[in-house]
Amino acid sequence: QAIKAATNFTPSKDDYQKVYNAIADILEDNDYDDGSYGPVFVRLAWHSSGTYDKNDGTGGSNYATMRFPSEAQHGANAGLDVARAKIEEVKEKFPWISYGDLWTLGGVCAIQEMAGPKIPWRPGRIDGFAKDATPDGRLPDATKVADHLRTIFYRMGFDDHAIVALSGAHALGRCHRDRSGFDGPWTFSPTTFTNDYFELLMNDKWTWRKWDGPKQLQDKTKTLMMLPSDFALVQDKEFKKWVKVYAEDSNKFFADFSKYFSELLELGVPRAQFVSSEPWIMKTTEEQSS
Ligand code: CCH
Repeated sequence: QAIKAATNFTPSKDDYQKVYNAIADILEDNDYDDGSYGPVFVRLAWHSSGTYDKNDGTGGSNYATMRFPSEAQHGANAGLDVARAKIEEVKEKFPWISYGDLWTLGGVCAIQEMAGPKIPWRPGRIDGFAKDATPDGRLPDATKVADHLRTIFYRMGFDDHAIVALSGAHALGRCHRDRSGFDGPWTFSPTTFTNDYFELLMNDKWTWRKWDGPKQLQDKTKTLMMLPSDFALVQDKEFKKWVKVYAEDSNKFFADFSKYFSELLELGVPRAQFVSSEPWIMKTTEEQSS
């Protein structure tokens, strides 16, 4: 009887709001990084979606293929085991949610709770199989520049405008030597969503750091960093146009990021799988407390 009840359960928007709230509950932790799992949850959502190939429809968040060792072990995914293990605490409370829905909702929750824009999102992803795992090399390589970024993001169906807008997520979090080899945060407030990444790229003086690690740039204070792929956004004329727009207009950045990040999270998910014809706007914890 109990099993029948469990399989007949059709979660409502309220049930997903409960999952959102449970993710929000585990974001903050003073013993982890800058005090929040938010940034690494955003990265998990992005890496589970950014494998999409519009040419054959493979990849994307639908099957949550980073669960399988062949994809989990891709160099770009180093450190995301931490995020997957942490968000598993929520999966245990809501075992009915698919991993693709959980991980993408994790990114949505993190952005919204860290003062970012609302990210339209809807559930419907299903768990796939190891055979659905994507080949290595579909995510961007930080040592490379404009041509490479275009190859990777055009394959997902994005354009130059989207590349720049999505890159603004680097306002959040940091690089870890034991994950990517790079080191340090991009902004002074790595757990608050801002347009600071663009402001710093445009207006700070960036020089190559002299150290024994991979090539990266540093600011005058030697506390902030940029990857070669970040710096490419101000070296390329087309990209730089948008960097300037976002450095000057935070509202425009928030609106465009919301649109493109929402699209990113839906890449490769067949429309018929979505439980609703339009994405939902989930409430922040702050909205629910007032
Ligand atoms: Fe990123 N990113 N990212 N990134 N990223 C890294 C960390 C974060 C690239 C490389 C890196 C996006 C685009 C790119 C986040 C979100 C996004 C790191 C450090 C590298 C390297 C990993 C480590 O050491 O832990 C490259 C190249 C690109 C090219 O476009 C996009 C798009 C998004 C989201 C929309 C976030 C957030 C982090 C911080 C993670 C953390 O653990 O703090």
